[in-house]
Amino acid sequence: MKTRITELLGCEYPIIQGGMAWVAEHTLASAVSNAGGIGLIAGGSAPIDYLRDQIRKCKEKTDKPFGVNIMLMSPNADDLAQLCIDEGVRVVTTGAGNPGKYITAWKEAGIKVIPVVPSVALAKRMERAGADAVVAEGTESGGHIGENTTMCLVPQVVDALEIPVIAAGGIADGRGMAAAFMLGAEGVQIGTRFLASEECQIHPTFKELVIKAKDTDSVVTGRYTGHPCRNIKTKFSKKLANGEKDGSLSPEEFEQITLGSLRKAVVDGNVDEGSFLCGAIAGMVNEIKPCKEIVDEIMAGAEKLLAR
Ligand code: TUI
Repeated sequence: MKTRITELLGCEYPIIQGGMAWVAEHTLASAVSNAGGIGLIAGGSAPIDYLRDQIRKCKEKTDKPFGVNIMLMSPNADDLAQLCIDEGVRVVTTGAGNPGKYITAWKEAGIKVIPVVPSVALAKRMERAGADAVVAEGTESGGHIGENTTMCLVPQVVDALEIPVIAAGGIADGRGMAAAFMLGAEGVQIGTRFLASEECQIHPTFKELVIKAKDTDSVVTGRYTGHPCRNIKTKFSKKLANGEKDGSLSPEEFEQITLGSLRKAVVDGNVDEGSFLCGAIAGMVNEIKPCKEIVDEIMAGAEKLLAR
């Protein structure tokens, strides 16, 4: 399945792994790239030395292209953005903000730039600023999200832009990928399905929560802080959601208790204090598999449907 995305990124399949903060490290990224997709290492709010080390380790594990995601709310985003240039990273995706100020320097360094956007307005601004493609991310996604759904957002972004569009949010199998292509996408970004991969290094408790999740087991918290995040339902995320709803938690108290909660989920598997960020499609993810099997199954399923 060759599209403008496989051509742009030099990969076999138009599948990009989500740049999940704290989750997406070199083992996962290299496995996805070796499977024919594009693996991403998440910059998150990591120290620069950590990200440099992850990029170098990834290069040792794969000679295929891989990328880095820059989370723009990170206090050291400027340094991480420069690191991508210094380390010869080939692909950069961005999230949680407008990467406009970095795009010229990245392009001059030959980096393919793919901002993740939650709206048509931001997508258009990114095209004008020189982005090579965008990821149109629906509210079904895990983590920090916008309001519009994948089904509504993707065709509107496709109609508004000339550059290729990658769909994200609620895609975990060949049916989802085929549907995204029907909406005009030329690639998909997949996060939640790769949480339940053998190579993903998250705490086993996190994987178990993903595998056990039902269709109704995701909840959005933090709308009133301006940073809504989709999580797996746990006692902790329900407490946050209730506190937000009944006013018993102020936005400041919310920010205080969630500080460090991604690490507590991913590294410690702490269900009492951790935020297990995860997409709404988790109910369909029921088995841990190697990334290669996941990618092959998605591709086979999508190709069969799209050939009909
Ligand atoms: O960025 C994501 N997903 C994320 S980032 C993250 S780490 C985090 N931790 C605590 C609070 C917030 C984030 C976990 N998950 N996806 C891409 C994405 N970007 N979704 C929404 C946006 C977005 C939102 C507003 C992009 C731009 C934007 O406004 C840009 C502007 O105009 O300033």
